[in-house]
Amino acid sequence: MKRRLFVASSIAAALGACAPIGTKLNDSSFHELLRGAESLNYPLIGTHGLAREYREQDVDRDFRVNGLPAPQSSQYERFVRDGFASYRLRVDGAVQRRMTLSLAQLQRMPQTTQITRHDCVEGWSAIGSWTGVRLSDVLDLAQPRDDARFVVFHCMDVDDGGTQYYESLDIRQARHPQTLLSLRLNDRAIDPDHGAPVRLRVPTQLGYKSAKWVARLEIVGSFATLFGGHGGYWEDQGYEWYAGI
Ligand SMILES: Nc1nc2c(c(=O)[nH]1)N[C@H]1C(S)=C(S)[C@@H](COP(=O)(O)O)O[C@H]1N2
Ligand SMILES: [Mo]
Repeated sequence: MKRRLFVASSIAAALGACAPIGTKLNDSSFHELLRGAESLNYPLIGTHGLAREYREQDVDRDFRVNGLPAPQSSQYERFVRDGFASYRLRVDGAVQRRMTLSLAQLQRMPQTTQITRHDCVEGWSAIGSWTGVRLSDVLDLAQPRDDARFVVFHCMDVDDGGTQYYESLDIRQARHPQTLLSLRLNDRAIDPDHGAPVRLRVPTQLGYKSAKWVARLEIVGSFATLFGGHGGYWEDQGYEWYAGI
């Protein structure tokens, strides 16, 4: 399904981050369709195709920084100081094997690189070269149970009101071959501003789905009881959950 984005740039400027997508939210027929699909475990909608991959010379060397500032916590400062040696990615919830993975363990898993375009709803895009671990490989290790339907990404940053950033994907999006837990951007370890040490990269969805500073993957049957109940920080403020491009 191809949709157009209508960006209220004045609201974007006022918020300093992503603006609500006014026109899209008024498209009630689309939302009806999404809701219908939701109850059927999304058999109708899904990014089965691959996002376009670009060439090395297309890469934007100065990849823009956007969204909330890097985590201000003393724990994150410690992570930056020790080169993320004490960082652990927690994987838990509806899985057979809960686990914690160090950055070194993630680096030892098979790595893939993609040169893809990041599209922010504010109306800018940037092409980056991302390297990391396929999320499906991590899911294979954790072995989601039969009741698992979504992966929730808990992030380390909080907004001015103390609300934590988070995102979610259904298992199919999570297992998409281009969905990465990226460790590197443009041939270097991801820097703190772009989400170090682990940043979700979902080139088939809008930019806000690509969660930075991921600390925990929680596998769930439903995200209705988490945070605002809509499956993501921006979704809780009215943005669309699926956000396919
Ligand atoms: N944890 C976290 N992830 C986030 C955000 C954020 O504020 N916090 N902003 C999102 C939005 S709206 C965009 S456009 C991109 C920006 O990523 P960049 O700073 O690498 O360009 O991160 C996304 N992931
Ligand atoms: Mo964004």
